[in-house]
This record gives sequence, C-alpha cells and structure tokens, in this order.
Amino acid sequence: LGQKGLTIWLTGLSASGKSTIGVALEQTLLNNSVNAYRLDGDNIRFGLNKNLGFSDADRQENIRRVAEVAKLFADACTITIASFISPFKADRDAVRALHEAANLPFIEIYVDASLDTLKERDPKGLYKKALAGEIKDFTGISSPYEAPEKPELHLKTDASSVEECVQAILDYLREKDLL
Ligand code: GGZ
Repeated sequence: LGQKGLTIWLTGLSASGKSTIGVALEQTLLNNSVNAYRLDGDNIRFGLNKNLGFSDADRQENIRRVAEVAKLFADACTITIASFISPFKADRDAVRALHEAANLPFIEIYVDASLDTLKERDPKGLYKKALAGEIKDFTGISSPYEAPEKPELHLKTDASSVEECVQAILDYLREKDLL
C-alpha cells in the first residue's frame, strides 16, 4: 500500500492542450482516490514566479523553480502534473535529472498539434497578436520551441480527443506499474 509520487511533465506550444489534458487527468485521478496536484501558469506565474516574464532566461528560471516545486510534491507522494511550454530541451533535461537524482519517476509528455491548428484554435487570440507583432518572443512564432526527441509519450491533439490522451497517460502509468 502507499501511493508513489511522480511528476508528469506536459510540454508543448500555447493552446496545444496541456492544461486541458492536465485538468482532465487530475480529475480522473482524484475521482479514483489518487492524490494529484496540478502546477501551471495560472497558479505559478501569478504567485511564486510573478517576477518572471518570457525572455529565455526568465523561462529557464520559471522551469527551474517549477521543477523544484514538482519534486517536493512528488516527494510527498503526489502525482504532480506540470503544464508548461518549457521550450528548451536543456531545461526539461534538468527537470528530469533533478527527479532522477531523488529517485522520483519523471514522465515527459509532448503535447503536439500543428501550428496551423493552434492558429485556428487561438482561444486567447495570442497567436493573432504575436503574428501582428503585438507580443514579442511568442513561442512558435518569434521564440523557439525545441520539440522533445524521446518523450515517454507523444500525444497528437490534432487527432486525439482529450479523453483518448488521458487514457494514453493512464495506460502508460499502469504499464510501468506507477498506478
Ligand atoms: C509564450 C506566452 C507568452 C509568450 C504570454 N510566449 O496559452 P496560455 O498563454 O494560457 O499559456 C501561455 C503561457 C506560457 O507560460 P509558461 O510558463 O508555460 O511558459 S514557459 O514554459 O515558456 O516559461 C500563454 C502565455 O503564458 N504567454 N506571453 N511570449 N506564451
């Protein structure tokens, strides 16, 4: 008995579906009495990281702090679900190394959709603004995104529903005996 803690790291562009999948996954786990907690821009960038913006250095520091927090939650036997663009491979690798050093499983999930799809979704009108030059350093438009090369899971939200993506994550966790 006893739940193991771990971190599920959702990386991908704005509007790719990270938060939506994170929310649905968290709800499913909680409904099954599994302790889960979500970290994302809404509870991190307005609090702990409110002094950070979107320069490369600030994104790096954003991810570094989130990694430390995720590790603490995982260490407290929580399934931590972190949804951040986390555009730089080196920063994501550092999050992985931090977890591995603490013997905590780290599952990197690439939440992928084509830029055309993202521009169409554009739920907050950010792509439109970025394309018009009104937001500088916007990931995928005027700031880089380094796609994961070997993520534990690669979800394509162009083609899969939220439910299918959540199921794929649950299947992965069960297969690895993490759930
Ligand atoms: C990317 C930006 C930017 C810029 C504001 N570039 O779709 P959203 O709105 O709700 O999620 C995006 C969020 C990204 O924050 P992260 O902490 O995940 O970024 S990172 O991991 O790179 O540190 C977007 C909004 O913030 N946003 N300006 N210039 N996204």
